[in-house]
Amino acid sequence: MSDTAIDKVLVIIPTYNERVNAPIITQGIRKHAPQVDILIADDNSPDGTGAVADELAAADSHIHVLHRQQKAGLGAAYLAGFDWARQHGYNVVVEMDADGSHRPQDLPKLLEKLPEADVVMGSRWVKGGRVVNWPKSRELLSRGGNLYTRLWLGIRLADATGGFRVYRISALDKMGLDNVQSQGYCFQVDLSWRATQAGLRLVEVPIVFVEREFGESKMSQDIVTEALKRVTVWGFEKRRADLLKIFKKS
Ligand SMILES: Nc1nc2c(ncn2[C@@H]2O[C@H](COP(=O)(O)OP(=O)(O)OP(=O)(O)O)[C@@H](O)[C@H]2O)c(=O)[nH]1
Ligand SMILES: [Mg+2]
Repeated sequence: MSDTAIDKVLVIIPTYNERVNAPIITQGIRKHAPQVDILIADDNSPDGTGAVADELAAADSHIHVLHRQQKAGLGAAYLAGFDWARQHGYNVVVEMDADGSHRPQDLPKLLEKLPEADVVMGSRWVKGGRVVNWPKSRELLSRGGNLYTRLWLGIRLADATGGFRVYRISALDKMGLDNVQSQGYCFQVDLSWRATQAGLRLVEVPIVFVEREFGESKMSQDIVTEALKRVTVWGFEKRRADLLKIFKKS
């Protein structure tokens, strides 16, 4: 299969307590991107999302379920989903939340950009992108997090923290994901950082991000702290590596 072929696309949806949202998001994807397959990666949700996902899969051969034993964070669920995609011969994966924040109608726009990209990133903070129904505090957190990431890591992305993305499997293979430890939303920054360092072609596409209507947010102070700590450490590591390069040259 050539590197540019994008015929097998798997949308991975991590779920934890999303029994109301799971049918809505899968239906939306099937409507707007009928050619793609879907994998629901559920961490044994206490609300029975796993059983709902099984019903969806039984009714539609495009839908699959990965049952995981316990809540282990969004990052671990995605890594397991990437492995599942590789094992099943997909060459493109999409990251997408279950809660409706990532609109299925934006998915074709992201996939369209793939011929010129290794990673396509849905962006709230480029021209044409926006958020709907977010409290000012969440907007400030996202904008602040992105500003810090841009300045401290030198990543040239308007939205390095977003979680609606398309990756070629060949790109993931170049990103050295074996030692990823980020769990919460830091996982997205981690992958932005690895993709940048690997010299991949990153393309940002404007999206409309809509705050969830149903179910509860898993965002917490711990998740924010994890991101802040890790980005800070990566920035120091980068400076150390840059200095070592200068010393080696002189
Ligand atoms: N499998 C799995 N999925 C998770 C876990 N934590 C969150 N998710 C899912 O990851 C997606 C994003 O989580 P959200 O709770 O929406 O977090 P967020 O988007 O940062 O925050 P809000 O939009 O404010 O709710 C959703 O589909 C969640 O169900 C987890 O530990 N395991
Ligand atoms: Mg969300």
